[in-house]
Amino acid sequence: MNKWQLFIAGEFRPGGRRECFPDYHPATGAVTAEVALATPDDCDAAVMAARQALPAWRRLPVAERARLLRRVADGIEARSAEFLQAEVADTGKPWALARTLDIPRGAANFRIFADLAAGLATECFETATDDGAGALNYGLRRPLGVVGVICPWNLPLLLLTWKVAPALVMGNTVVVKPSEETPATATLLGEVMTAAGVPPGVYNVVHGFGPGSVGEWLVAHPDVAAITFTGETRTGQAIMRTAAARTKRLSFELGGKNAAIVFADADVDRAVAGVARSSFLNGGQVCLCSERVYVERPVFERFVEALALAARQLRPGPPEDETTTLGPLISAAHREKVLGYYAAARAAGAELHAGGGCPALPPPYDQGYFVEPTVWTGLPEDAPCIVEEIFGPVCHVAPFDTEEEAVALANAGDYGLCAALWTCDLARAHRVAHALDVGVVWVNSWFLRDLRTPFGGMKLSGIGREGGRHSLEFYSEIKNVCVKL
Ligand code: NAD
Ligand code: 6OD
Repeated sequence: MNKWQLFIAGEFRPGGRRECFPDYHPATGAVTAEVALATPDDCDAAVMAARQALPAWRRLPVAERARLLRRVADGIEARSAEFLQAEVADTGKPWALARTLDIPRGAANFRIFADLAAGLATECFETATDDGAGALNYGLRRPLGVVGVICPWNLPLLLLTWKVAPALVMGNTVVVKPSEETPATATLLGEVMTAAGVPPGVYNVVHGFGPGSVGEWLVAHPDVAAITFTGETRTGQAIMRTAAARTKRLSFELGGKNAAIVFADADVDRAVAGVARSSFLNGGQVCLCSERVYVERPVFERFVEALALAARQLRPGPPEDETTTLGPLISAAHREKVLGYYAAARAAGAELHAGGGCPALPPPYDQGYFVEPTVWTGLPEDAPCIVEEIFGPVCHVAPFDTEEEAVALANAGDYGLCAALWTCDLARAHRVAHALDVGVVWVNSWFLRDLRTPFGGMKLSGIGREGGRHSLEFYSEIKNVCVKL
């Protein structure tokens, strides 16, 4: 059985009290690893290690930090089979998905931010003065210090490296708190950091839980300058309350209840395939997934029938089987939550077009946390299943009659992360994209990522933007120097 230890000051360590918690394989329910539980002293030690590593790391030329991060990317690729195995054991997701999405993005995140930081310019303004000599203003970028990185379980390596890479290249050091459900790849990354030549203390990992545990201690720690967090909106609110005591800089990528809008002028077959992907990828456990689908009435019935067929064609099963296209949910507790929504939809009179329960699988997968991909129609727009983030392989499809109505339906609710539009009318695509209250709009696609672009949510879906220069700006302080000439 694997043991995932803490990684502090370049060393793997058991927690101070030598307590562990179990790490489950969601596809089988089996315990696959023991995870070292961090104590408050371990959290202090990790922050202290990061603090001590800071002066030398921030003094390195950016080109040197970028060079080391490119070596980290190479290291992930060289050990991709191990990363793949670790990520799949933690999440149960199909190998085919982790191999093509999670692990390559883990490496790509280091390369893109190495490239972007190496070419970062600073602002400069000439100022007129009464004596005619003028003044010159220029900006200096400095790291923030020790950054606390708190991550969820759905795309563990992808989301962690999305934050760690820009934080490190800008000269910060980090203490990472991966999700308690998915400790593996963050820990393996410690080995890669060391092999790449990243100095001890620059990258640290502590394991444990959120409230009353290492997540909360990290946020409250006086020597942690900033917190970058991806996870549930309610957790973000709790982190904000804790961080308020020291007015820490925060970046929040939070929950969503995203809409897909399909116009009758769309290539409907392409839209069906696109929405099947945007609703069911990773078992619906992507913050960007479409849980609300609005379809223009002339193609509504055809669309629902085809989407339900696509849902029924998904294959749950062993992650390593190349024909598996649907993984489990992350935990028994999360499956209970999702099944609670399935029951609530039934009770509220939803018409079920696919799924609605749990698939019958042979042992040991009958002990896994699988649910069927599910398609509903007929719920009112204020039903909890339409308003609340479910985070499972499920969507509700509703008809609309006008573009204005579609925009109003999509914009309803408290979240504003992303939307996907399906239309062949270019003018409409631009018009609707402009009208939507979300941070990211995809037209005739979904989750097509260019890592230079701003990424983040409006309303309850987040604070700030990461991606490209937005990440580099978040992970640095800018200081203006005004020189009188
Ligand atoms: P979560 O909020 O339950 O947990 C995320 C992390 O926060 C975990 O590491 C957890 O231990 C930690 N945590 C929990 N309470 C804490 C506290 N009080 N103080 C400090 N840390 C605390 O989220 P999850 O269930 O792991 O992930 C699923 C959620 O993440 C969904 O809501 C999804 O939409 C969201 N998400 C958002 C994005 C985005 O980019 N907007 C991306 C991925 C996931
Ligand atoms: O692609 C990304 O950079 C990103 N942050 C994706 C988030 C997915 C949410 O589950």
